[in-house]
Amino acid sequence: MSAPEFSAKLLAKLAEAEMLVAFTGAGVSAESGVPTFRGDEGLWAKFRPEELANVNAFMKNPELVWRWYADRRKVMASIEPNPGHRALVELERIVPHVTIVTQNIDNLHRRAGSAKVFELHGNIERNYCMRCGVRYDDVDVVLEQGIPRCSRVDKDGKRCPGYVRPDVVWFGEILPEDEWYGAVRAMESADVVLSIGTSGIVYPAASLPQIARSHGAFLVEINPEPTPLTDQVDEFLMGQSGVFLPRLVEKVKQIRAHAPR
Ligand code: BJW
Repeated sequence: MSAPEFSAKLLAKLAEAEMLVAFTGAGVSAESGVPTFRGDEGLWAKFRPEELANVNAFMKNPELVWRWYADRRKVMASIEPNPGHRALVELERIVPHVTIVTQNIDNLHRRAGSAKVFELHGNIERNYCMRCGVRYDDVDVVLEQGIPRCSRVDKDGKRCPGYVRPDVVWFGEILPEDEWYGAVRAMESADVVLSIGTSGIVYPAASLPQIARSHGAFLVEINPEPTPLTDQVDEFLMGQSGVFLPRLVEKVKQIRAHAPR
């Protein structure tokens, strides 16, 4: 007889969990067709982060950085949430409180239907003026018309000279306060944390599973490859999230359905 796919301990923890946090990275969207950052096929194999994902790079060459985001926006607009995203939505029907803490900017968790999502690194669908902070979320950026500039006019009739930029968090930038503290609070009260599809090397996000652990959470990792977190988790499920998550959620659903109330 082959060994069961999930341990009895993992299933028991999930069957009893009141507060569950899914901490996600680029890997959860890989099966939708969004490239990850690291690895042979990752974005950083083709583009240098220091030339694109920091504010100095933007100020030096805003057109290059905007073109990169415009291309990625096109990709993200053409793809759909995958079975991994949808399984996390399904989990909300089974576990009383589910929170998604994501490093992804692709909006796929919300598009799948997840209700409570903290976006640590922003959202590619939004924009704001770097100088005065005015939001341009519903503006279609047409680069052929030049780099988008702020159109706010002050009471003296002066136009703000700021550039509009994507609302994402670049290296060296502080994470959005509400999203960060919301994520920390969720980690502190979680019974179970699933760390899914992240290399776990970008801080401060990578410190969140440890925060959960220090507050007693059961840690589970889903990833085709081990990461720096793997040694510290209670369970490591080696494989793709779009494969493991639907099976895991189905199993927990069955157990909860038969549990005495
Ligand atoms: C699957 C799968 C499948 C594949 N199923 N899994 C020295 C100088 C300056 C800064 C620092 C420094 N040392 C440390 C820092 C801080 C820096 C940092 O952590 N750097 C490290 C790289 C060393 N952090 C910051 O700068 C942060 N801000 C900050 O710390 O502020 C305070 C400060 C201020 C000033 C100075 C210093 C500190 C901000 C970090 C912002 C990160 N931004 C990005 C880009 C977002 C915008 C965009 O997309 O364009 O966020 S970088 C990129 O990495 C992106 C991601 O969210 C983030 C994490 O990547 P993720 O999601 O883990 O993806 P991958 O590709 O790494 O991993 C994918 C995983 O999936 C792999 O493990 C696969 O195996 C797996 N996988 N298929 C499941 N089907």
